[in-house]
Amino acid sequence: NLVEQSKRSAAFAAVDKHVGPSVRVLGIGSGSTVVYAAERLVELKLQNKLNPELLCVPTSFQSKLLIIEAGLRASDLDDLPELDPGSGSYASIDVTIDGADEVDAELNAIKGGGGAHLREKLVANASKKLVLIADYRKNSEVLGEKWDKGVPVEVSPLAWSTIKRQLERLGPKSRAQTAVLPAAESVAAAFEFSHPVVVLRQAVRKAGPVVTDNGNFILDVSLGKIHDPLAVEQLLKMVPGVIEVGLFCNMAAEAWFGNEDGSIACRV
Ligand code: DER
Repeated sequence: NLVEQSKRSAAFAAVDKHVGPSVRVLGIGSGSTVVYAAERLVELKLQNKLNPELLCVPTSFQSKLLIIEAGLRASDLDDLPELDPGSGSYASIDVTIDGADEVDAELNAIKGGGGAHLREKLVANASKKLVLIADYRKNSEVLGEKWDKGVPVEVSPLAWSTIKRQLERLGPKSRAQTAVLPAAESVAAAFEFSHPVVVLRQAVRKAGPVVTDNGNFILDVSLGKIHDPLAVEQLLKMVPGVIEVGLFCNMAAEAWFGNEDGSIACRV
């Protein structure tokens, strides 16, 4: 169908542009779009177009199984080749290819729809380049325009109910409930809703809440349009018990979208 075809087109184009014999360490994201990236990697491997020493860094159990099923070598952040001292960068991954739930005009992204954003952000942060791949439904001007499931926030299960109440009280009229929350006016400018709507993400094939690969819960925080994603990310991260926020600000170098008409768009 159109959506799957557009995911596949974006994934193939991004892999073809960024993954060649010079790539030694490749980050592999999570979700359904990166499955097509793995499909392309298998084809390139059969054509001997990949580095024979290629190491792939997973971002979830799903991602690790994808790497193994593709016949590629899985590695981890703490087991990568030493960086040459002159490299200047702390990033040990050459490039990471990952999906997104929504991307805005500045390439900020909402991620975590699949519950993988903690390890995805760790891998993205350790990468010299982050390349996002997505279908046309994710291509927005402003975050929150199309994605209506909220910003995924991974939280300590010990604190989820406190954090839920604390975030529900954020807004233009909110007094700083604790020392960590900034002045209300900066909050009002950052997102559309007068107050966030916060939902503990429930599992589908398991009783109770979703438990992430890291043993934590996820709160989906709906804010409406997010005019200042960086401010929202900082606001959410400051709340005690918040482990990682599914806003990737100023991290992606490129975003590839499959369009409805079958064409491909690359935004940088
Ligand atoms: O959970 C995640 O962060 C995924 O990368 C998600 O953002 C994209 O998943 P999809 O490719 O299935 O839309």
